[in-house]
Amino acid sequence: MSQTQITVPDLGGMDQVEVIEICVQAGDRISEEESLVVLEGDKASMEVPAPMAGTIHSLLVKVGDMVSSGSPLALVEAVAQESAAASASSEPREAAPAAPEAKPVAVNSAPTTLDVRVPDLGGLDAVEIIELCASVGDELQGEQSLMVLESDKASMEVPVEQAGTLLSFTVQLGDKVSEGDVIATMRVAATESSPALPSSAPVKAQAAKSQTAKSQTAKSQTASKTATQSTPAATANRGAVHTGPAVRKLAREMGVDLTQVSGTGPRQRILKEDLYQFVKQKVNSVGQAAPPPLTIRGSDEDFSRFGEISQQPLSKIKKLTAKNMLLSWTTIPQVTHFDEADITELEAYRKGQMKDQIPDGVKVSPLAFILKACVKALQKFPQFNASLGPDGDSLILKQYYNLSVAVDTPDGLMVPVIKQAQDKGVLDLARESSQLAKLARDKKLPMDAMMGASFTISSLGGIGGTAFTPIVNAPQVAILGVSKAAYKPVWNGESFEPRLMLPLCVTYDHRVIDGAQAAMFTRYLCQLLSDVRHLLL
Ligand code: CAO
Repeated sequence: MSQTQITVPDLGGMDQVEVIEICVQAGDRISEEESLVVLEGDKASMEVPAPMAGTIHSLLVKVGDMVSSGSPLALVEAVAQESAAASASSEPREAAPAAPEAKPVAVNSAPTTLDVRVPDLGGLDAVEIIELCASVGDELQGEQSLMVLESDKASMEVPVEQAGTLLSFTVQLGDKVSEGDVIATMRVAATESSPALPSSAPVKAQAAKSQTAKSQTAKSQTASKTATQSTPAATANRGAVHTGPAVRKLAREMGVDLTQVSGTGPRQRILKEDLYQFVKQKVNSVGQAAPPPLTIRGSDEDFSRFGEISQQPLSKIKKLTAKNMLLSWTTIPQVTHFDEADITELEAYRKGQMKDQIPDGVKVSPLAFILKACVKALQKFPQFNASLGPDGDSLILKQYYNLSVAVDTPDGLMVPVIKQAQDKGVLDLARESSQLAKLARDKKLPMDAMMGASFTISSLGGIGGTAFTPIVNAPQVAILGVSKAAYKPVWNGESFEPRLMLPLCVTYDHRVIDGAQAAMFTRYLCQLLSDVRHLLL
């Protein structure tokens, strides 16, 4: 088995070109024309395909190496027939898309106006414009890229030779151009004549010409030729990146791995816009990235120094609650708004008239009316029945009203959910909330009974207190806290009247809900609760 050294093809006068990608590794079986490496100069990038089929014995370069024409790239073991095939194919081929030589290609059409023409394309014809890199009116520096052309063999940037103002494009994206075509006009300093545009010639990728070269040289030259002929298919096979030097440079500066970027250009070529879009998405996703695992840290102080102590392990539920509370408290800017609902009439109805209508076994506390009022308030203020979208710049409004109710159990706080509360009357809500509370306390709550809530109510009304600040149950954006109703003297315009006042506390995610909205929401809740007819409709 013979080893053949593959070298860098003729780079058309370019020297010290960087190896920016290696498409194969030692041991790989490669076919003829399969890309070995991608090289990149200032103005163009090119793939160097294998001139022969075989097995990669070793690579002689690594990413970042600078190479020139003739630099060794790899050793390939060619089996007998492969060698033969390779020798056959290593014959210099005709009509390589040869080097666009530096030639004068622009002429002055007026003392200060310059027609910019397509430079020598090395024999290529009708090459597509795939990217315009400047806009009319732009002040361009000499050497600045004007557009990118791409054939099925190579892509190349066309830079302007002189600094000046871009007056117009005479072509548009998607047009096919050939050498000498006028592509734009520029206003340049009158003193500057129309010089040659050597730099506007895309990278030279010259074909093999020598008929007498040794086999190895011939193979290199074939590589040189086929460097401009690597097919998109070969590129795709290796997951190589399809883009131009400017984007590659930008990606390097930004630290972006181009293999992660999807191209929207012709043949999935990565455009600058794709890169910007990718970076934008990454930046946005940082805000949404999963927070680092939360560590609940207590005190490591030795309290036994001060007196007798005992230690009690926390239940699973308490530990989970601690994590959820910490996550909510540390990630959501929350504010609590307070108000009072006059439930004098409601309580009179509940304890009087209604009692006769309640079926046996159903316990109707003020909570059932509060649940009903919440559905109506959430329907009127949908942003309270919502979650912040994953990108942080949209709100997911829920058309269902799944209300969770915090239940105090010996093991800790559990939060079962009354699903589709909008379809349920006060009695249904009373029945379901007490059933769920019982299941929770009996540790019989199925998992799915605790999922899918869109809003939470935490009622301490049966216990006492005048107000508290519940913590938002993320990813919900608001929670209602209910304290114990008490008679208070309320001024009716003429005198103080004893009214049963129910303290309500609404904690809300201030990223989503404004203080005024919270005040309106809570006030509306109070209005609903002050007149039981609103809730029975
Ligand atoms: N004002 C005055 N009285 C109230 C009241 C209120 N806001 N809410 C309830 N009551 C009364 C009830 O009418 C009942 O009175 P009777 O015994 O005379 O009928 C008594 O208080 C006890 O009610 P309850 O607590 O058993 O029932 P509920 O429907 O009001 O509440 C539940 C059910 C599950 C919410 C409650 O039992 C519970 O667990 N609360 C604790 C929630 C909690 O821990 N929250 C804190 C979480 S951290 O934010």
